[in-house]
Amino acid sequence: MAGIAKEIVTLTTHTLNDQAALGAQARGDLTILLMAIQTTCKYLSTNVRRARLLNLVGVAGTANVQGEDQKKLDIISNDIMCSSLKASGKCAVLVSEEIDEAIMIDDERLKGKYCVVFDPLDGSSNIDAGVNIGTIFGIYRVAEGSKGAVSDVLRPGREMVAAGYCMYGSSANLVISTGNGVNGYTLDQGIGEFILTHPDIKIPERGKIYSFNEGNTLYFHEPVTKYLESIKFPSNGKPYSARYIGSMVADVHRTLLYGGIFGYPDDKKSKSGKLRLLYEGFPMAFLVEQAGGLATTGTTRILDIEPTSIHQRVPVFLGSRDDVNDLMSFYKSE
Ligand code: AHM
Ligand code: MG
Repeated sequence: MAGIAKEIVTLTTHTLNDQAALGAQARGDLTILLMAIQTTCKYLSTNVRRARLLNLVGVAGTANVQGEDQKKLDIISNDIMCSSLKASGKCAVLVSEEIDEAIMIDDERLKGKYCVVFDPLDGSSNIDAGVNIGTIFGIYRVAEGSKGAVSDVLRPGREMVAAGYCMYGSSANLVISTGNGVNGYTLDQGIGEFILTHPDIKIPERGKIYSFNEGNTLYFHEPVTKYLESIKFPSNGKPYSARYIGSMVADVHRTLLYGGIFGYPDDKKSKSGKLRLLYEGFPMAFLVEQAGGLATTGTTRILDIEPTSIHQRVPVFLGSRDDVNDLMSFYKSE
């Protein structure tokens, strides 16, 4: 029939098939966890779309006419994510950008062997303007012999078993890697299913777009300013285009699909940059590397960093292999 995709694959079937391919050794725990995450993303997508109508935008700390506290969208998103992950029965430790301490799941009935680090609603400065925002997550398995401790998430990003994000924009796009390439799914609102629309995403080896907050140029270190000069005044006369949304999920999503480089460097004001290592840097670095790109602090592979605290920050440059290599060459020649 014209107009209908030959194969309609949902996230649910794709994940179950991946699990089946592993044979009897796979108990399906990660599959159940990913199903809990996709349900959360559906909830969040619905809330983001209706936020203005439901008066969820920018109102935390106030009470509605019934005297009930009204919660901001990012707080509601955190509550939904935490509840859903706990209810999955597959988690031991949760780390959220919204909560200072790691959450330990102590109830034996709900305790599992995975740890999820997440930013429930990233790009908060864009929420009130209705610009794209998203959820970012990374998943570790508890270390051998551990019953769940903060040390289970203070491990290099390369030890994650899965990572992903969901972008809430003109459509909801869930992009996931379980360490075997990257797949993108688009939410069909009508049937409430994420459909595989971007199988095996590969980032172009070189792009034509750079994505930095150049308002911080005054504070940038020399390798960054020199690199930006090189792509704005190139010897071949073909300068790069600038695109910066200010929502990491949206900026990384575009970078994965179109190529180029996204950067949030450390600078003279922010000694470690702005983005958080555990639930922003690691998951995005994991996805970008799985798609064939690179992710670095300028001098160090992001996925090799050993975290020392759950909310620590990290300088980030990620994207097309050739573009990130060009950037790194300015650090090497320092
Ligand atoms: P948030 O977690 O408070 O939303 O901050 C993270 C966001 C990223 O999505 C984005 O890349 C960056 O902050 C934008 O920062 P800036 O407004 O300084 O350009
Ligand atoms: Mg964030």
